[in-house]
Amino acid sequence: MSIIYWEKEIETLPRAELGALQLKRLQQLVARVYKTVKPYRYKMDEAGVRPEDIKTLKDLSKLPFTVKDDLRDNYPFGLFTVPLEEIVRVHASSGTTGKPTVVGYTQKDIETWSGVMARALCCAGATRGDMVHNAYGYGLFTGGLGAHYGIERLGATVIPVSGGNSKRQINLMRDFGSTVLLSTPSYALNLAEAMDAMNIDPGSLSLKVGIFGAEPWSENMREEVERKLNLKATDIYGLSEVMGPGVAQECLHTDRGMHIFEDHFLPEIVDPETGEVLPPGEKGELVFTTLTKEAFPIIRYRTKDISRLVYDTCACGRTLVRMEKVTGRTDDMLIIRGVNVFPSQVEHVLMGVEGVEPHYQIVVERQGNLDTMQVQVEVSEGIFSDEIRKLENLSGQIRKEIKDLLGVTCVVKLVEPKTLYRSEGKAQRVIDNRKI
Ligand code: DLL
Repeated sequence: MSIIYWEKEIETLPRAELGALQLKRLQQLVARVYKTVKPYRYKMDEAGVRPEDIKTLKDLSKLPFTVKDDLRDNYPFGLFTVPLEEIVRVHASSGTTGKPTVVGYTQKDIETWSGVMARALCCAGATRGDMVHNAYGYGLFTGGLGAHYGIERLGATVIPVSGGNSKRQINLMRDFGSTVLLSTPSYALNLAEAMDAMNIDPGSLSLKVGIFGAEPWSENMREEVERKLNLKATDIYGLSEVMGPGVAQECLHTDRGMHIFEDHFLPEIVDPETGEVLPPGEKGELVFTTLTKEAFPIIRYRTKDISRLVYDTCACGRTLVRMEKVTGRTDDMLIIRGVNVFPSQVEHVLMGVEGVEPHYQIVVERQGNLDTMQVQVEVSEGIFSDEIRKLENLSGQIRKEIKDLLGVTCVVKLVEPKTLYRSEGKAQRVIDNRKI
């Protein structure tokens, strides 16, 4: 199998040279951020660290962390380093309560992003000759447009189909001869099921590889996707705060982890409790510092994703470190049909509704290949004894407000006061019955 690189020189750079490049970029970044972004300057002053203190890559650990709440506190544009006229695009993802997390890109950021996405596609063996079916959602989510620009940059043909309407997707894949599929892994399984219902043999399609991510998935799920869609399934990782899709991508030569595009995104693994940097090879929370982003650089961002870094040399020749499959999160964020959902967002909606008690539970299931979310909530005595129509109106209102805020459809079940389980310690807000 021939190996395809997008930027061979940088992807195979000896580690010492890569380290020197990272350090130079880190120093420039810290100096610029200190000068231009007040919240970063305050935090660094508070920690007693100045840009000149970054003399080696190890000094990174002197810098304060950035967390999702920092984005909320500076909503919407307070952490941007350039004037708004330089911003050509914004995206947004879930915040922990009412306000989304907003990120911005300059023209150069879009170029950097499409470059790393083109690298990711090459890692998965895609070339200019490919017909790429992009079923990541287009819109504020970074998946659709982020992948789209990378596919165009590679010079392949993009089918910007976005999510939903599986039957049409399959007809397009068959008629256009799609060779590469991009979607969440759960949607890929959904497509397989729809294909089955349409009596279409996946072997009769031209699909050869899939680039699946945006949610956790196991090795078992990989096998299932590969078998049911008759393709090679690869993993792609990314997050809006750092860039979007294309932070890391699995190559075709390893079954152990995704290459992190380290010349742009500097990874660390820290102890989720203490924040101490852990030695290479240990499992912990991934932390990223962007090295080249202009509009919205981020320093030591706590992703809350649990993984491990693998520094072995890879058979593909890339020297870029690999991150193992994400095995969990340190917080309670759920990913439901590719959408990030915090229980605190659901709570935020519920607490704004009259007649609702502060006792609720979120039950998540996977029915077939589709995630479902049920919100069970206690209502006050008076409301519960009201006529059915009123209860229906109330549950409809809650369902709509959750859909408006989170973009996820759920089932709302109103229950009698004092019927939900009361924990003696931490409330158990989420029951996740999915076996991923
Ligand atoms: O999910 C970006 C993306 C789009 C990645 C398309 C890959 C493909 P957010 O919506 O900000 O961005 O969600 C980021 O999703 O912190 C992880 O918890 C989770 N996640 C993303 N990729 C993977 C993956 C996009 N391959 C959050 N495996 C991250 C497990 C993933 N979890």
